[in-house]
Amino acid sequence: MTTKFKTKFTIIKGDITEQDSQAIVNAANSSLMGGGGVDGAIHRKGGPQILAECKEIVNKQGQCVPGEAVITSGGKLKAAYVIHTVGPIWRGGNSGEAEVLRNAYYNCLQLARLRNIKSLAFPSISTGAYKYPWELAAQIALETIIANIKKPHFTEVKLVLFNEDIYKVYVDTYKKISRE
Ligand code: AR6
Repeated sequence: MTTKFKTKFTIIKGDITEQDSQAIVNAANSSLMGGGGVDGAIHRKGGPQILAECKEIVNKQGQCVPGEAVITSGGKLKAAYVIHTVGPIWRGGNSGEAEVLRNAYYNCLQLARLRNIKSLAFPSISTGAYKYPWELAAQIALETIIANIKKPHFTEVKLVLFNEDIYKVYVDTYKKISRE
């Protein structure tokens, strides 16, 4: 049940570009100029407005450092906003990857709060082209989101996984965390 004070948290299988959350998160790269994976899908479906806003941001404040987040409109997407963050590239685990991934989730949640965005959908950041091991990424994603939605604000936060295999990893990791 969703109450005024509780955030509904869900893990679903699906395409993030189809979500009607107020904002969706993009797993971008530092250039903010688009790419493959989720990034490519968001820019394709959202249209040129998103890239135009990304260019303005880069002109004003430079590239997006891994772990940080910026916001644009959602263009033609159902979501009104896109929060672009940059996850870490997996380099074996001893290059601060965990902290950068935690920051990416945390800064998206903080930016959404700041903009009074009440519903937010995340993809699994860094687990495609950036090769972060799925179980480790799932643990960080889930722990960071769960810890940061305890304070009332959001009506709903979703994790949207693109295929059955990674969806299963997230559900199993969630069960493991819930038992601890
Ligand atoms: N909806 C939800 N999840 C998706 C979708 C979608 N439409 N498409 C892919 N995924 P990736 P990264 C999943 O590579 O690892 C880009 O080129 C995918 O299965 O999109 O953070 C950027 O420009 C995977 O589980 O992001 C960067 O250069 C997850 O989303 C780089 O890739 C993340 O995969 C970022 O790499």
